[in-house]
Amino acid sequence: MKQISGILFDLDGVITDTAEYHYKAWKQLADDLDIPFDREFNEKLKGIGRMESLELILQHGNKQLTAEEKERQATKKNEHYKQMIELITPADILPGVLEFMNEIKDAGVKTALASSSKNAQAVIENLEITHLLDSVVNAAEIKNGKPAPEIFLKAADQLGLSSENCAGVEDAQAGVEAIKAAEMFAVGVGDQKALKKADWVVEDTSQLDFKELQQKFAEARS
Ligand code: B16
Ligand code: MG
Repeated sequence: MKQISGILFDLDGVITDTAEYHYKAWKQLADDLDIPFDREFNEKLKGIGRMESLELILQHGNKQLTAEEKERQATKKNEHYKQMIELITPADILPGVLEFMNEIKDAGVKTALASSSKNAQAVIENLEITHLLDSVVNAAEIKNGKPAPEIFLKAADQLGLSSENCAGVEDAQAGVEAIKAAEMFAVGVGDQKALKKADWVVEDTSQLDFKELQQKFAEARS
Protein backbone atom coordinates (compact mmCIF):
# COMPACT_ATOMS: atom_id res chain seq x y z
CA MET A 1 0.00 0.00 0.00
CA LYS A 2 1.34 3.42 -1.00
CA GLN A 3 1.96 5.43 2.18
CA ILE A 4 1.57 9.18 2.63
CA SER A 5 4.83 10.85 3.68
CA GLY A 6 3.65 14.44 4.15
CA ILE A 7 0.46 16.37 4.83
CA LEU A 8 0.35 20.05 3.90
CA PHE A 9 -2.20 22.21 5.67
CA ASP A 10 -3.97 25.36 4.69
CA LEU A 11 -4.64 27.52 7.76
CA ASP A 12 -7.70 29.74 7.35
CA GLY A 13 -10.79 27.57 7.22
CA VAL A 14 -8.91 24.30 7.87
CA ILE A 15 -7.07 24.64 11.18
CA THR A 16 -9.01 27.62 12.52
CA ASP A 17 -11.77 29.91 11.37
CA THR A 18 -9.74 33.04 10.69
CA ALA A 19 -11.80 33.14 7.47
CA GLU A 20 -14.49 34.85 9.55
CA TYR A 21 -12.03 37.55 10.70
CA HIS A 22 -10.88 38.13 7.11
CA TYR A 23 -14.56 38.49 6.15
CA LYS A 24 -15.20 41.07 8.88
CA ALA A 25 -12.08 43.10 8.01
CA TRP A 26 -12.84 43.11 4.25
CA LYS A 27 -16.49 43.96 4.93
CA GLN A 28 -15.39 47.00 6.93
CA LEU A 29 -13.09 48.13 4.11
CA ALA A 30 -15.82 47.62 1.47
CA ASP A 31 -18.37 49.54 3.59
CA ASP A 32 -15.88 52.41 3.97
CA LEU A 33 -15.45 52.51 0.19
CA ASP A 34 -19.20 52.11 -0.52
CA ILE A 35 -18.69 48.82 -2.30
CA PRO A 36 -21.36 46.09 -1.93
CA PHE A 37 -19.89 43.09 -0.11
CA ASP A 38 -21.53 39.93 1.16
CA ARG A 39 -20.56 36.41 2.20
CA GLU A 40 -21.09 35.07 -1.30
CA PHE A 41 -18.57 37.52 -2.74
CA ASN A 42 -16.23 36.83 0.20
CA GLU A 43 -16.01 33.18 -0.95
CA LYS A 44 -13.99 34.38 -3.96
CA LEU A 45 -11.33 35.81 -1.62
CA LYS A 46 -10.64 32.62 0.32
CA GLY A 47 -7.08 31.46 -0.10
CA ILE A 48 -6.24 34.52 -2.25
CA GLY A 49 -3.49 36.92 -1.12
CA ARG A 50 -4.17 40.35 0.42
CA MET A 51 -3.46 42.62 -2.60
CA GLU A 52 -5.19 40.25 -5.05
CA SER A 53 -8.25 40.26 -2.75
CA LEU A 54 -8.28 44.07 -2.65
CA GLU A 55 -8.10 44.19 -6.47
CA LEU A 56 -11.12 41.85 -6.74
CA ILE A 57 -13.13 44.02 -4.31
CA LEU A 58 -12.25 47.22 -6.20
CA GLN A 59 -13.19 45.60 -9.54
CA HIS A 60 -16.48 44.45 -8.01
CA GLY A 61 -17.26 48.04 -6.94
CA ASN A 62 -15.93 49.63 -10.15
CA LYS A 63 -13.55 51.71 -8.04
CA GLN A 64 -10.09 52.85 -9.01
CA LEU A 65 -7.48 53.80 -6.45
CA THR A 66 -3.89 54.96 -6.78
CA ALA A 67 -1.18 52.45 -5.87
CA GLU A 68 -0.51 54.45 -2.73
CA GLU A 69 -4.18 54.43 -1.67
CA LYS A 70 -4.39 50.66 -2.33
CA GLU A 71 -1.41 50.14 -0.05
CA ARG A 72 -3.04 52.31 2.62
CA GLN A 73 -6.37 50.44 2.43
CA ALA A 74 -4.68 47.01 2.52
CA THR A 75 -2.63 48.06 5.55
CA LYS A 76 -5.74 49.35 7.30
CA LYS A 77 -7.55 46.05 6.63
CA ASN A 78 -4.56 44.14 7.94
CA GLU A 79 -4.36 46.23 11.15
CA HIS A 80 -8.04 45.47 11.78
CA TYR A 81 -7.42 41.74 11.09
CA LYS A 82 -4.36 41.71 13.38
CA GLN A 83 -6.41 43.16 16.24
CA MET A 84 -8.91 40.30 15.86
CA ILE A 85 -6.33 37.51 15.70
CA GLU A 86 -4.69 38.72 18.91
CA LEU A 87 -7.67 37.19 20.69
CA ILE A 88 -7.12 33.70 19.22
CA THR A 89 -6.49 30.89 21.72
CA PRO A 90 -6.15 27.07 21.43
CA ALA A 91 -9.95 26.92 21.92
CA ASP A 92 -10.23 28.32 18.37
CA ILE A 93 -8.78 25.20 16.74
CA LEU A 94 -11.56 23.71 14.59
CA PRO A 95 -13.19 20.46 15.79
CA GLY A 96 -11.13 17.29 15.26
CA VAL A 97 -8.04 19.09 13.94
CA LEU A 98 -5.85 18.54 16.99
CA GLU A 99 -6.72 14.82 17.07
CA PHE A 100 -6.02 14.59 13.30
CA MET A 101 -2.64 16.32 13.64
CA ASN A 102 -1.66 14.13 16.58
CA GLU A 103 -2.61 10.95 14.66
CA ILE A 104 -0.42 12.14 11.79
CA LYS A 105 2.52 12.75 14.13
CA ASP A 106 2.06 9.33 15.79
CA ALA A 107 2.18 7.73 12.33
CA GLY A 108 5.55 9.44 11.67
CA VAL A 109 4.16 11.48 8.79
CA LYS A 110 5.56 14.98 8.27
CA THR A 111 3.43 18.13 8.29
CA ALA A 112 3.79 21.62 6.87
CA LEU A 113 1.76 24.80 6.77
CA ALA A 114 0.96 26.16 3.29
CA SER A 115 -1.04 29.28 4.11
CA SER A 116 -1.20 32.38 1.90
CA SER A 117 -1.43 34.49 5.03
CA LYS A 118 1.51 36.67 6.06
CA ASN A 119 0.01 36.52 9.56
CA ALA A 120 0.14 32.71 9.73
CA GLN A 121 3.04 32.60 12.22
CA ALA A 122 1.15 34.73 14.77
CA VAL A 123 -1.96 32.60 14.37
CA ILE A 124 -0.24 29.24 14.89
CA GLU A 125 1.61 30.63 17.91
CA ASN A 126 -1.69 31.73 19.48
CA LEU A 127 -3.21 28.33 18.67
CA GLU A 128 -0.14 26.69 20.31
CA ILE A 129 0.38 24.22 17.46
CA THR A 130 3.86 25.17 16.26
CA HIS A 131 5.23 21.85 17.64
CA LEU A 132 2.79 19.95 15.39
CA LEU A 133 4.20 21.47 12.20
CA ASP A 134 7.59 20.38 10.85
CA SER A 135 7.76 23.32 8.47
CA VAL A 136 5.96 26.58 7.71
CA VAL A 137 6.11 28.26 4.31
CA ASN A 138 6.74 31.99 4.46
CA ALA A 139 3.91 33.45 2.33
CA ALA A 140 6.03 36.54 1.65
CA GLU A 141 8.42 34.38 -0.40
CA ILE A 142 5.71 33.08 -2.73
CA LYS A 143 5.56 34.81 -6.13
CA ASN A 144 2.51 33.06 -7.55
CA GLY A 145 -0.28 32.54 -5.05
CA LYS A 146 -3.03 29.89 -5.05
CA PRO A 147 -4.40 28.56 -7.47
CA ALA A 148 -0.75 28.33 -8.67
CA PRO A 149 1.00 25.27 -7.19
CA GLU A 150 4.05 27.19 -5.88
CA ILE A 151 3.17 27.28 -2.16
CA PHE A 152 2.42 23.53 -1.99
CA LEU A 153 5.55 22.66 -4.00
CA LYS A 154 7.59 24.82 -1.63
CA ALA A 155 6.03 23.13 1.43
CA ALA A 156 6.89 19.66 0.07
CA ASP A 157 10.39 20.84 -0.79
CA GLN A 158 10.92 22.21 2.73
CA LEU A 159 9.98 18.76 4.06
CA GLY A 160 12.33 17.10 1.55
CA LEU A 161 9.43 15.19 -0.05
CA SER A 162 8.21 14.76 -3.60
CA SER A 163 4.67 15.78 -4.63
CA GLU A 164 3.41 12.27 -5.30
CA ASN A 165 3.90 11.33 -1.64
CA CYS A 166 2.02 14.36 -0.27
CA ALA A 167 -1.55 15.31 0.42
CA GLY A 168 -2.84 18.86 0.89
CA VAL A 169 -5.86 19.93 2.94
CA GLU A 170 -7.83 23.00 1.80
CA ASP A 171 -11.19 24.72 2.27
CA ALA A 172 -10.97 27.02 -0.76
CA GLN A 173 -11.46 26.23 -4.43
CA ALA A 174 -8.28 28.15 -5.33
CA GLY A 175 -6.42 26.04 -2.75
CA VAL A 176 -7.71 22.71 -4.07
CA GLU A 177 -6.70 23.79 -7.57
CA ALA A 178 -3.22 24.65 -6.28
CA ILE A 179 -2.85 21.19 -4.68
CA LYS A 180 -3.96 19.45 -7.86
CA ALA A 181 -1.65 21.65 -9.97
CA ALA A 182 1.17 20.48 -7.65
CA GLU A 183 0.14 16.87 -8.51
CA MET A 184 -0.70 16.01 -4.92
CA PHE A 185 -3.69 14.27 -3.34
CA ALA A 186 -6.27 16.95 -2.46
CA VAL A 187 -8.51 16.84 0.59
CA GLY A 188 -11.32 19.42 0.49
CA VAL A 189 -13.06 20.62 3.63
CA GLY A 190 -16.53 22.02 2.99
CA ASP A 191 -19.04 22.03 0.17
CA GLN A 192 -18.72 19.02 -2.16
CA LYS A 193 -19.91 21.03 -5.20
CA ALA A 194 -17.53 23.94 -4.71
CA LEU A 195 -14.59 21.62 -4.06
CA LYS A 196 -15.36 19.07 -6.74
CA LYS A 197 -11.78 18.92 -7.99
CA ALA A 198 -10.62 17.46 -4.66
CA ASP A 199 -9.83 13.74 -4.42
CA TRP A 200 -11.70 13.44 -1.12
CA VAL A 201 -14.14 15.95 0.38
CA VAL A 202 -15.24 16.01 4.02
CA GLU A 203 -18.11 18.19 5.17
CA ASP A 204 -16.19 19.66 8.09
CA THR A 205 -12.95 19.20 10.00
CA SER A 206 -14.48 16.79 12.56
CA GLN A 207 -14.55 14.21 9.73
CA LEU A 208 -10.82 14.36 9.05
CA ASP A 209 -9.41 10.95 9.87
CA PHE A 210 -5.85 9.89 9.17
CA LYS A 211 -6.60 6.17 8.57
CA GLU A 212 -9.36 7.04 6.11
CA LEU A 213 -7.11 9.53 4.35
CA GLN A 214 -4.33 6.93 4.08
CA GLN A 215 -6.86 4.49 2.59
CA LYS A 216 -8.16 6.98 -0.01
CA PHE A 217 -4.60 8.06 -0.84
CA ALA A 218 -3.53 4.43 -1.43
CA GLU A 219 -6.56 3.78 -3.66
CA ALA A 220 -5.84 6.90 -5.73
CA ARG A 221 -2.16 6.00 -6.11
CA SER A 222 -2.70 2.29 -6.95
P1 B16 B 1 -3.05 37.93 5.01
P2 B16 B 1 -5.06 30.53 3.74
C1 B16 B 1 -5.46 33.14 3.16
O1 B16 B 1 -5.06 32.12 4.05
C2 B16 B 1 -6.90 33.54 3.40
O2 B16 B 1 -7.78 32.46 3.07
C3 B16 B 1 -7.26 34.72 2.55
O3 B16 B 1 -8.60 35.10 2.80
C4 B16 B 1 -6.28 35.87 2.88
O4 B16 B 1 -6.57 37.01 2.10
C5 B16 B 1 -4.86 35.38 2.63
O5 B16 B 1 -4.60 34.24 3.44
C6 B16 B 1 -3.82 36.46 2.96
O6 B16 B 1 -3.85 36.72 4.33
O7 B16 B 1 -3.77 39.20 4.62
O8 B16 B 1 -3.16 37.61 6.48
O9 B16 B 1 -1.62 37.88 4.50
O10 B16 B 1 -6.49 30.14 3.50
O11 B16 B 1 -4.15 30.34 2.55
O12 B16 B 1 -4.50 29.96 5.03
MG1 MG C 1 -8.23 28.52 3.56
